[in-house]
Amino acid sequence: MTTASQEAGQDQRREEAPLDTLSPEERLFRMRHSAAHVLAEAVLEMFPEAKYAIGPPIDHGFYYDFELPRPLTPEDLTRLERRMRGTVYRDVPIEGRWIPKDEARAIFAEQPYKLEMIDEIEDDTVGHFRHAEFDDLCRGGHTERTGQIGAFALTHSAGAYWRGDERRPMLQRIYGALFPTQEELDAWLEAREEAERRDHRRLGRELELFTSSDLVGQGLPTLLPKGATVRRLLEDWVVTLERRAGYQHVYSPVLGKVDLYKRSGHWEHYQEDMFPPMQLEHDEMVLRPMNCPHHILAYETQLHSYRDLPLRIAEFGTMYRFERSGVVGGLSRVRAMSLNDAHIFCTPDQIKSEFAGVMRLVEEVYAVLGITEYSYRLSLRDPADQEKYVDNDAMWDLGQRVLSEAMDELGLDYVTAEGEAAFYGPKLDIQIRDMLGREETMSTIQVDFHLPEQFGLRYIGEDGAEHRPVIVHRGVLGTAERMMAYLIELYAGAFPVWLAPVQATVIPIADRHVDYANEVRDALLRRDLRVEVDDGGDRMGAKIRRAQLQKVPYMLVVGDREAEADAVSMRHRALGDLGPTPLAEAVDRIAGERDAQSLDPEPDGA
Ligand code: TSB
Ligand code: ZN
Repeated sequence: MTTASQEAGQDQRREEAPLDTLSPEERLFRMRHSAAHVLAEAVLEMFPEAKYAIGPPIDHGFYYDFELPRPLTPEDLTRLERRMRGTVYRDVPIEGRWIPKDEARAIFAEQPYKLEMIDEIEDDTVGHFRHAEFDDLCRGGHTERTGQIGAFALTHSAGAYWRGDERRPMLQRIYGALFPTQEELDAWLEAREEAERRDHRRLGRELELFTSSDLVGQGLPTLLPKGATVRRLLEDWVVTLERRAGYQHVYSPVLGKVDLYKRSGHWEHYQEDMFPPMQLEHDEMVLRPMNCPHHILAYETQLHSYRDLPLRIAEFGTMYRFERSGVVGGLSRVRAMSLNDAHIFCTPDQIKSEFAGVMRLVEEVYAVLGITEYSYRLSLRDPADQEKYVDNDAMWDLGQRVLSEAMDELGLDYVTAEGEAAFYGPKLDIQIRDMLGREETMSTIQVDFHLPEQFGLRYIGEDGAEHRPVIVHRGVLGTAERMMAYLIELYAGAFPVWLAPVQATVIPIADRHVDYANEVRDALLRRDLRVEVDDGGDRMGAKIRRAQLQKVPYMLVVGDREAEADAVSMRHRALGDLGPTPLAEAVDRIAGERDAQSLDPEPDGA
């Protein structure tokens, strides 16, 4: 058998463009890719029986997956890093060539994952890369020598299924960060540390905001009293804004008959994301993955005229989605979620003004919450995917045009993304980035011509004839869960006064000050403030530290002098000591900050 490369000539070497002719991005890609090889070499030296799988460059570095005789420890990573530095120091060439599959099978005879990949490659030849004594199967894209891979650090290891398939073996994935210079690497590592400090899962535990239990199941967190307080405040606030903006609120059940979702099209296009149905007497019931069908039924209770429109039906609706176990975590991606949802039933002429109205609401909400970094994404269908998206070209074109025109009229820039639409129509998504720079959708505005059709919705127009309304689906806060995850990280747990689960802690210096401390508490309670008295046996310093760790905005220390003067000694978690303050003034200050929904002077006032 002759291979393509043999036909091409004797030279089977894989030529790669010289490093210095590449763009900085391409060069960095090659550095990261080469570092993965250097890592695999180090792992095989340390564990000669290791089986190695794949090792691609990623966003901030690289990883490599291995089957190893035992779980890795942090010390292992340090040792591996040292071995890698040795290879970098020796600065050996990295050489690639095309080889026939049989030759590759001989080289990787002991490596089942490589053999599996060789079998799957369609060409007759495969790429073989080698440096020092280390062989890898690879498409190429490397630095010329191991001395050129830049500044790196192994950050952690984690389990990862071979091919991401839970039925295949669980491998150990070693992650590395890699940048051209040590300064860039240090900056990235520092940012990562800060992100870990703000991680909402960790703060959620430390600040007693929510809990998760294996017994309940993945993606089903419970908000504890403090987290529940934050959610209720967000909810009450937004409902008030919505009421002012002409929304009407309903409550509807979290499940319905499968027939309802067959009618809406969820069953056909969204079933994979739904919990499986349950049999109930003669009916098949299913947990709702979206609130729309119920709101449509609310619309349908009357025959509407154009004068009723736009009709805005809102609900903080709880819904359930079968998110895969690999992606759920904390509060940001869950299986039970409550969406600040609304469905606006309107005439085609009203879509743009409704869109603008929702956008105003989103901007107001974000401004109050201090969310300043977000971008707009026009999410379109993937036209090739007929299963996931309703098949109706004209409808998609129209929806997309309305949304892009609406954005243009508001003078807002956006990117477009194919394959991100809802099954029933395009969306304008508002994208935020979490502390690790990962992008997520928070708010969304969607134009839907499909569900009105499915349910045969109508209104009587000015002309006396029946017309089809349009539905604008929208979420302003997004889900309470995802928004809370984001806010916990944004504020590093230090919620602004109006959202803080506890707004002030009163700290009596000695037992004899507890009575006065209770008076102070009552004064705050009368102004509807959330206050606690720390009357435990600890010394004052320890009490202040505890309140500080709990990120309580105000600490009111009371002793003899304060009790005598009807005053408190006021401390702010970020500003520190504010000195002696008359009680009435202290109450006014805290209540005033609450009413103004002020953000902290130091947003990360940890
Ligand atoms: C806006 N029917 C529409 C609604 O009327 C709808 O459900 N749209 S959605 O599918 O895009 O979901 C709305 C929002 O829920 C998303 O923008 C996102 O912020 C949030 N969300 C989606 N999935 C999850 C999840 N698994 N965990 C937490 N929040 C989620
Ligand atoms: Zn909807």
